[in-house]
Amino acid sequence: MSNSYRIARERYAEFGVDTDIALQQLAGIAISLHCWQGDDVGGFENPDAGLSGGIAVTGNYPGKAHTPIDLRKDLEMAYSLIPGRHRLNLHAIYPETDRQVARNEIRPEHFAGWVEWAKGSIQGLDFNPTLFSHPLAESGFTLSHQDAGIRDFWIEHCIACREIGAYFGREMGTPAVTNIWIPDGYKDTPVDRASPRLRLRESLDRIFAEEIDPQHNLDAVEAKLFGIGSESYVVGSHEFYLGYAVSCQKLLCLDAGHFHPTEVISDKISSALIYVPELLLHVSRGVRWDSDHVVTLTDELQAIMQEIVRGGYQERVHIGLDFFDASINRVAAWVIGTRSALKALLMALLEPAARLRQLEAEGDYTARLALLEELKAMPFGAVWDHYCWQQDVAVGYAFMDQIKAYEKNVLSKR
Ligand code: RNT
Ligand code: ZN
Repeated sequence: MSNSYRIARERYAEFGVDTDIALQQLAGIAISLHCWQGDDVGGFENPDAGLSGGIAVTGNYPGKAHTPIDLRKDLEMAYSLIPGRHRLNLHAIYPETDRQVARNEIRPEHFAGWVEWAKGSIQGLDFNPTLFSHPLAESGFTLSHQDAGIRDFWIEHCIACREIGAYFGREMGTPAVTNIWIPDGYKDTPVDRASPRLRLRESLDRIFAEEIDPQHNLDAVEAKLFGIGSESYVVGSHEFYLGYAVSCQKLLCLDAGHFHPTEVISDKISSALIYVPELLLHVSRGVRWDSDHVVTLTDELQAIMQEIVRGGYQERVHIGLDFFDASINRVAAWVIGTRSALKALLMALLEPAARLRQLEAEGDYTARLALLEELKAMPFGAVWDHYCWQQDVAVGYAFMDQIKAYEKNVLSKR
């Protein structure tokens, strides 16, 4: 044990905080890494098809993964630099097939390679139907499309994805969260805002008609304020999905980049959890028009993790990441974003929670403010370093040596 950790442990103990217990708790929290950071949301369905449908990736940093083997290798590298045991979040465009399989015909066997790999490497798998980058999504509408045939196609796709989620859950022994996000919306002001929403509700009802054991699969729905090409109207708005998730008791997915610039998801967690059973978070970072910058240790990231820990919601909030940056080393992006999320979690776990609550209950807001501010100067970094050392991953900035070596030996040769 380093001297700096010993000193940090004493400093936190003065506030009644046991750093060893905080680290044990942190080790029990699995974050779901999103596979799509590794290849700019490309997928393996059709190597020639580009990303389209309301989201975009910018940058052309060399070395992106082109095959499942590349992607898994990159993920292994990333996981080896992130302390703890974590999950992988797959999208439906990442199957392993010898010919192109239509989206409404994908089956568990097309993802068997992922399961085999995941069993030896990670804690669990999550899933997402892909309702973009496809000719039948080109119009900007999928589950809420006017055309019943197009809706049916996407409904079948989502049903197939729930089955794959259940397969992941059974095989991994931990439920998969299968999250539905659709790009549906209008670039310019519509005159009929209601009909697409009524159609979306009907499509979702059909997708969820079959009960699936929640031990295997949990369904989530993800709202958005606006997207590229849906600036004026998004069918699946926050109110739409909050209402849907409450009435059908589904998981609500809150993406940190999907709200007005000054609106934060940290404040939504305690309200939503009164009415929905569980939440999925897409931890992301909005920057102006983009909702998907690499996660950094911002005030809002800290606030999100504080809410989870202060509320004791660890069992009801699934933490997933959602960002894509092709302008920097993609493996490093995973590592930086996940390590930041874990740092924020650790900071939250190191709070003298009982004392802060007591000050608030007593109405001593002066002391509450003073303590919250002093906590920011506590030797958190020494506890984080100790955790990385304990979990046998690179301590501090040293992880970049491994990233650079991997870039030189592997990525630059692709
Ligand atoms: C898009 C949503 C969605 C996607 C992924 C790739 O705005 O955030 O979660 O990022 O499905
Ligand atoms: Zn998202």
